[in-house]
Amino acid sequence: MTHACSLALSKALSFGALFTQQPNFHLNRLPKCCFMPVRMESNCNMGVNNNDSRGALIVLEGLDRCGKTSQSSRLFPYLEGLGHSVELWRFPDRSTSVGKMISAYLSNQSQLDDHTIHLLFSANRWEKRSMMETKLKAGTTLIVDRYSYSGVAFSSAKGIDVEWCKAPEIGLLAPDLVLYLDIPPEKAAERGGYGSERYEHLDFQRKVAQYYQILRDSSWKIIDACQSIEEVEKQLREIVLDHVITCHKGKPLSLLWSS
Ligand code: Z5A
Ligand code: MG
Repeated sequence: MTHACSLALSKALSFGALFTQQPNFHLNRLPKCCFMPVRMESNCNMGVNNNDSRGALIVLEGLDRCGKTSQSSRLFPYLEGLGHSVELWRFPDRSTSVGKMISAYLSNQSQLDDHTIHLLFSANRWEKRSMMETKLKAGTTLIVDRYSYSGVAFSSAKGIDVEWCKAPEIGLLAPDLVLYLDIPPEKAAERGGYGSERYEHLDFQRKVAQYYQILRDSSWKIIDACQSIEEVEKQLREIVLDHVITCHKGKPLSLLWSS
């Protein structure tokens, strides 16, 4: 086992222990804040000796209630079962001090200027950037529930200029794959109803959907999220595995919205 592999393995074991020691630990009850580490082994036992070999950065995006969290939680055990090192992340990460400010704002416990909250969402990604890079380079695939596209789509829907919204995201790591779970806002609203958080209103979600379309690029795959959970899951599995293997074979990291 190489030094890098031993290091990766020991990191994963300590993180994994931290999580699994929690009473009532269960995937579907993950707090809204965290990433979920498991074991690291893919680079250690598959005979890959390539400097660009790494984990894949997989992002799930889409309107409220389109099924991002359900599908992330299903992808995780699937990849893990195939022996890949994988973690489940989500943004906003409500566990950090920035994340707590965001959480208070989303639950209407605090008021913030639209530009200020936009920058806080971005800062919340920046504070995880170096850990993200370290994990990917160590061979861990990250399944990320919402990322910069949510940041830009939601703030632009409030009327802030799209380019202004993108600017603080420039230089974050670019996803290898964005899975956009496509659903009409009306249909999403029927799923269990919206809660009490900000943005959970049909008119606003319609605007968000329009801005998401502006952000589409070659890393995106559009999935019909009106299908059953199982059918969506089946389609995601095939696409994701393909990207995990490509990144494992070797693919340089790239930066978001940088020329
Ligand atoms: N926000 C922002 O403004 N700027 C940023 O930079 C970021 C976020 C990162 C909080 O996000 C808010 O922050 C969010 C955007 C903004 N506001 N909105 N809207 P969040 O991720 O914490 O939001 P959430 O509360 O987790 O909701 P969600 O993520 O939008 O829902 P979801 O994860 O997409 O859906 P789900 O929880 O998996 O499923 C919802 C229900 O539908 C559930 O009962 C499922 O069982 C059901 N479901 C799922 N799939 C299906 C299918 N295929 N068929 C039938 N039923 C289904
Ligand atoms: Mg969710």
